[in-house]
Amino acid sequence: EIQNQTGELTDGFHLLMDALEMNGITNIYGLLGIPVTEVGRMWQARGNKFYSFRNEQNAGYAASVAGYLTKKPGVCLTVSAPGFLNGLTALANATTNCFPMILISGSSEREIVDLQQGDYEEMDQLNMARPHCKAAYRINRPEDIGVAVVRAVRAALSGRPGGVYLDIPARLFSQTMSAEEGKKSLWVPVDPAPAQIPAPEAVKRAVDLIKGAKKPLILLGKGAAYAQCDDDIKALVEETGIPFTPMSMAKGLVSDTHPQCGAAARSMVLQESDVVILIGARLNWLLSHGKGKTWGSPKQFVQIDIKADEIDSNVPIAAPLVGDVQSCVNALRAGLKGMAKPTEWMNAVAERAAGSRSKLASKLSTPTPIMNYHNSLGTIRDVLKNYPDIILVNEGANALDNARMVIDQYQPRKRVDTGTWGVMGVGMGSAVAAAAESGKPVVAICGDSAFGFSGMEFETITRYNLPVTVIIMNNGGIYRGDEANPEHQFSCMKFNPETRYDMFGKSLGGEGVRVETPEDLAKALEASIKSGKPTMIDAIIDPAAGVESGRIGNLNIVSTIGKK
Ligand code: OXT
Ligand code: ADP
Ligand code: MG
Repeated sequence: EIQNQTGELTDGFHLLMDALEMNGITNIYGLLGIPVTEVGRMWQARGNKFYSFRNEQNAGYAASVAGYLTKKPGVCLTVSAPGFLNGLTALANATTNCFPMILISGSSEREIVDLQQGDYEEMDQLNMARPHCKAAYRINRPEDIGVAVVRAVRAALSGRPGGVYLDIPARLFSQTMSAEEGKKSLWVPVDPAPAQIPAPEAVKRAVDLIKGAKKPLILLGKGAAYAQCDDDIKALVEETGIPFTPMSMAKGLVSDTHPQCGAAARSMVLQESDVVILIGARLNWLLSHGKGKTWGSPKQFVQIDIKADEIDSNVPIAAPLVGDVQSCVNALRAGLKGMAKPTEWMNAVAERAAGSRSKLASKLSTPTPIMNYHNSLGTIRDVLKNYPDIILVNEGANALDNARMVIDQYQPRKRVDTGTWGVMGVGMGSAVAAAAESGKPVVAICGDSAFGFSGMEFETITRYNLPVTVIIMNNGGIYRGDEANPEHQFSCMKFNPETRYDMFGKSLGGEGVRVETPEDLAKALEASIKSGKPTMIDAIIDPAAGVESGRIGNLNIVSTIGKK
């Protein structure tokens, strides 16, 4: 075709952008350089948004969170080898979390890479990416850009969502073809995330099991939040009268303050329930693999998941419901119509939850000489109560676990955290995407260690003037800041106590406030939300307040023969 080109021409740059735009992509998160620089410039010139980051990993986390929040693939653009590898961490994390994302990286010339002749940033990126995502494709000809983008969108969104890699050798960007032919080579996939209806026998099996239960429980995961069928899920909860408990990112899918919310009776409902209905939640480490003392009495599980081989991953599943959350939930609702509500069990759960909530309330309002996690987060909770549509980003160990416990969520998809891997460093990327995609204020609560992984992106936040408040839970270290120094060294678990996150925030063009009391923290947070200005709040937390590994200390390995 190249020889027969007549009339108006297009090239790889234009076709890639045309294809992305046609597929509804308006924001790209990335970091520019050889060979993708022009993509950024041209994307902006077309009136789209390019969020330009300081490290690709954070751009990648942003893209994955955009995917989670919008149910459209988030797009991250990087340069070759090292830029690609930085982005790959986020692509792997997206795949692990079942978030739809497309990582697009420029790459070096095939003939040199394949003979290992030492090209600029040489790396066989396609093969590196493959094990870390759902699909990986290379585009070799401009006329294939359209089909590649469609395949990437479909792979990212269909079935269990996840990450897709698109490899674009540098030369392709400037390759030309006829504009008319180019236009014809692009399309939008019909129904890229098709509904998957559960089989009637499977529905009947689940319905019978639930109807026979004395102490049923609904367990909501982030797959249920992702599915965006919030009203159907709420209706299932209310029509059946079954208590529910959310995994962290499913908090708010049905409000934490709903009378059927069993979050504050978590250990009780996991132990005492007899039939557990998992909706978009895997029985992985976060749920103790469905066994052990967390689960107490014998259970029977109903599991709703779109991925058939997720069923029986850890323990026998009595009633698998393979399909999309919305179709499965509505099939259950139809089958359970008129079901007798488990009122006695629900009342017992509500009573335990009310007891835990009031016990916690007194801890939250107890003043201490230096702020601790409870009284600082209690104050944050009180402020955020008035802004139910703010997206909360949360990372750290104690900063994560306590915030998850203390801060109620009222609306779906308003909490983004460290997810399935418990990964630190998602904070600033998530905050950028949350603000960019929602157009609403964002509050990020970060441990001081967690923040350090992506801290420089606060400059990205100020540069785009995003309404983001970052609260650093500054206890001076990983888990704690009071560990004794070994001889001639600074403890490996602590940070420089002179660190001023407020001044760091100011130096990057934002507001910066240091607070040492819950009252000042509340004032600073309220002012920041009202002003909409990027703000860094350095909240001084008692270095002795945290516990090693937070709530997952049981996973921490220690020497049985003592320290030497
Ligand atoms: O029912 P019981 O009695 O059991 O009580 C439960 C609820 O009923 C109750 N509850 C309530 N009570 C009253 N009122 C209300 N409203 C209420 N709601 C709940 O509270 C308890 C607890 O409830 P919860 O939280 O729901 O349940 P539980 O039992 O905790 O749930 C279990 C889990 C496993 C589902 C849950 O704990 C969970 O989701 N955990 C996630 C944990 C996680 O992912 N942690 C992050 C990783 S830790 C570690 O790896 C860190 N690193 C290493 C590292 C990482 N991660 N990544 C990378 C790239 N490199 C290195 C590092 C470096 S953390 C870390 C930094 C840490 O330092 P920071 O400075 O950042 O942070 P600080 O610790 O603050 O210093
Ligand atoms: P959590 O960490 O909140 O427990 P997980 O990430 O472990 O949640 O589980 C999410 C599950 O939801 C995954 O197994 C995924 O296959 C599933 N899932 C994602 N989207 C859908 C959907 N639309 N319909 C059905 N299942 C889905
Ligand atoms: Mg800390």
